[in-house]
Amino acid sequence: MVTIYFYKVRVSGGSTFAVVSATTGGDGIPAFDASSYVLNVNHTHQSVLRVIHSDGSNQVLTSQASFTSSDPAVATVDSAGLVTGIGAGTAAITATYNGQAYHAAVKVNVDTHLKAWYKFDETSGASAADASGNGNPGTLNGGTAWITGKIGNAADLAGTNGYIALPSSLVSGADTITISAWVNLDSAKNWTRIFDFGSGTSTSMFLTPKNGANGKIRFAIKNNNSSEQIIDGQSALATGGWHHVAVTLNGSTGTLYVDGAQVGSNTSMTIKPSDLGATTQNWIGRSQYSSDPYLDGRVDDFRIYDQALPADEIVALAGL
Ligand SMILES: [Ca+2]
Repeated sequence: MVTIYFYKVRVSGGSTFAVVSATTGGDGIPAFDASSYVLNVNHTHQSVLRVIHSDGSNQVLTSQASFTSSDPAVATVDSAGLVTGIGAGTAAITATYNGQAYHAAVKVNVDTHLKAWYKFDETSGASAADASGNGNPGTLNGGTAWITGKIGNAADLAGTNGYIALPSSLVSGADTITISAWVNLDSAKNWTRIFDFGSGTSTSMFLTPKNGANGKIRFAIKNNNSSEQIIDGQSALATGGWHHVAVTLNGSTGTLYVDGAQVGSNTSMTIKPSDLGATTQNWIGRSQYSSDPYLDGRVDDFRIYDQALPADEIVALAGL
């Protein structure tokens, strides 16, 4: 076994010092900021490789190191040491500095309640990736384009025939649910849809920014032509700026939020998303009714959880 020591030397012309290997006694050994840590999919950790010298001073070596991941399907690392969770599992992140390798173990978890997560950060193409790790990509249709969003990019729906189709059966396993999104409306026509998940007009659950009956934001769910169970907000969703919307269903209680604040609730919600069965028309921006107009505006950070998030977590999402 070879023991490598380090000691500091002055670099001419500057007050910084470099670390060089030597076989005589010296300072400490470089180490990662954390030898092991946990990340969720699509979350990041900035690696820091640092050496602490015997005089207590420390030197960050990150920019001088090169980085590799033992399993890029679990976690990737870029040239600056930024680690991103990709899929469930464990991987070793290795920094190589001055011919020596240093390791950190990262465990990547999937948020099992986050069933779909559309960040809409793409810049081209018609596919919207699912950042949840569950592999449920969306497909852009009609007049839909990528545009600057609330967080990175967003999907821009033109209000003519643009919508985003999500995979079938997306909510068929959900007894409880949260659907959360950022929306920036260019105009607000009656009965457009932020989302409408269903299998035609007899079975669906939807969120409209302005319903045609009383002009308020409304969530509604119905199954096999049952009467609709409804949560109305206080007013229509405002146009011309980013607003966060969320709806949760938890037992018989449904709650509607705008910008993190509860704007409506209904404690007699007996239809669960799972009651709708394997819905085949899961759309963002388009209604099950062909006579309803298409959404005119931008949609960002669209999330589906198979649990009802508590109010403080809705507030957190609205603060992103
Ligand atoms: Ca985005």
